[in-house]
Amino acid sequence: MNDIPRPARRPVLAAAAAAALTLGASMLLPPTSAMAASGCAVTYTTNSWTGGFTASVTIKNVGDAVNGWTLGFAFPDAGQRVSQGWSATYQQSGQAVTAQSVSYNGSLASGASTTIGFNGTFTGSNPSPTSFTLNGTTCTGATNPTTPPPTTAPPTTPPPTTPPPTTPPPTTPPPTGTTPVAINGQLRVCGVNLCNQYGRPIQLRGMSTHGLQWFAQCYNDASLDALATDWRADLLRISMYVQEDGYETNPTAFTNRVNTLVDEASERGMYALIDFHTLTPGDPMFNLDRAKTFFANVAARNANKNNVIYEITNEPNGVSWQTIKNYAEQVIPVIRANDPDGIVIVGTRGWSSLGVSEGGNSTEVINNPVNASNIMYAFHFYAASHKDNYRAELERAAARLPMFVTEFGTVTYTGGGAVDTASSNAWLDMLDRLKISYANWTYSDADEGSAAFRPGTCYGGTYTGTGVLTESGNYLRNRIRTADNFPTS
Ligand code: IDC
Repeated sequence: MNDIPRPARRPVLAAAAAAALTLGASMLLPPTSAMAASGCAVTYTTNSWTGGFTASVTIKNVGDAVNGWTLGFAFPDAGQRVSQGWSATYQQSGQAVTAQSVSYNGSLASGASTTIGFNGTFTGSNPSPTSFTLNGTTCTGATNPTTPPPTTAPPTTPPPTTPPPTTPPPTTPPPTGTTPVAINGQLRVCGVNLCNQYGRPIQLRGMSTHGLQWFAQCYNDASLDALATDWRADLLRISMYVQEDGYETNPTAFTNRVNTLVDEASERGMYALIDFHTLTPGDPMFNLDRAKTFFANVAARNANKNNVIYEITNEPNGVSWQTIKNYAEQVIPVIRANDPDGIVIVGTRGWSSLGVSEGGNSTEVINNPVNASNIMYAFHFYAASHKDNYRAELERAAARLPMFVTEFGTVTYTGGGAVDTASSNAWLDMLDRLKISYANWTYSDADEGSAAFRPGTCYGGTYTGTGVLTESGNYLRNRIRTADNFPTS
């Protein structure tokens, strides 16, 4: 992977959205291609603190398809203001607010939903708006056709006049007993370590999914049972590509899939690492709006859990550390507003190599860390490609920065080739010694050397034992299933 000079990738969209947020500016764009909406339902939820709040607004089109939309509502209190929004272009005049669709969420098929959000401030109270319009049509939650009325009785569901509860949906009870989550509980960063509920350093060892858009068939009850009980893994990394037919093609479906896998990990007492798998383009700012939308949702949804870790950008490349830091300092507040105690992991320059793959090193991070607490930094390696100089840099950095190997392979950086056992041993022995947590690429049956299962395994029903494993899978299962010895006091 070479360092390819890149043009500035910051999309025009983000700049336009930022400019429009200069409240009072009279630059409302006409929703030219918007058609009348014939029915809509809006769910508005907030998390607030003294003087500030985050709002998450889900718009469901229950009428005909629309191409371009403007949501309208009024704040009940004169002191409420939108300060920073995402996934829409916001305007506020007095108490009236409009949110206009952006390029990737303007088309809403009949029955489709999209979620937008914003941070706001208030001076008095912070009541939720109770009435919304979509392209001028009042959202009653029911179809409101312009064509002949239905002959059946109108739906009896009342319009959403009261704000929905601000607490996330009920979650599975925390596991008791001997699972990694039962023993360690809510984790937090202490010094350069990952510490458990007793404030003691621990190491988590686990596996990463492959791209959910390609290998959904590999993540089912049987395979996840095998990961938890046969592999005795502590951690499932949920790798959600953003491009390459991933999240950007259907944000709602991918968000739901991630949340479902978080639940599956939780039921089995494993930690869930939510990976916003940016890769190409390498500039995380390209996906800033998507990241805010996605993390507002998953953080609110999973706030009550004690086993969720957020990885906000997989492998930044071709961008400066300052850009990655700027991105992190915009996404982390969205997560914190919704889930204050979840650990956040920030990718590093040069495909999360601490800059080494682009000729740099960790000094740029040590001298200019992300301005947030309870965060860690990602380091990735592929054992057949990355050897002593990468190991030395990680060890040097780990004395100063909390590091987490959120992805690594036993093979080359292509994801293919033979297992490099000597280098893999050197790496994992070092990670064990430094108590650096890791997730291996991949818990899948992809036809490539890094995959743990033989091709075709995910179309059978068996995931336990060694008969279904590749050389890499067998190696990792042996490393991961040894006893953890987590401190309990
Ligand atoms: C690779 C997959 C491969 C897929 C490709 C698509 O193994 O099947 O076709 O992505 O982009 C990374 C990335 C990870 C890569 C992996 C191996 O985080 O997405 O997966 N790798 O190339 N960084 C270094 C290596």
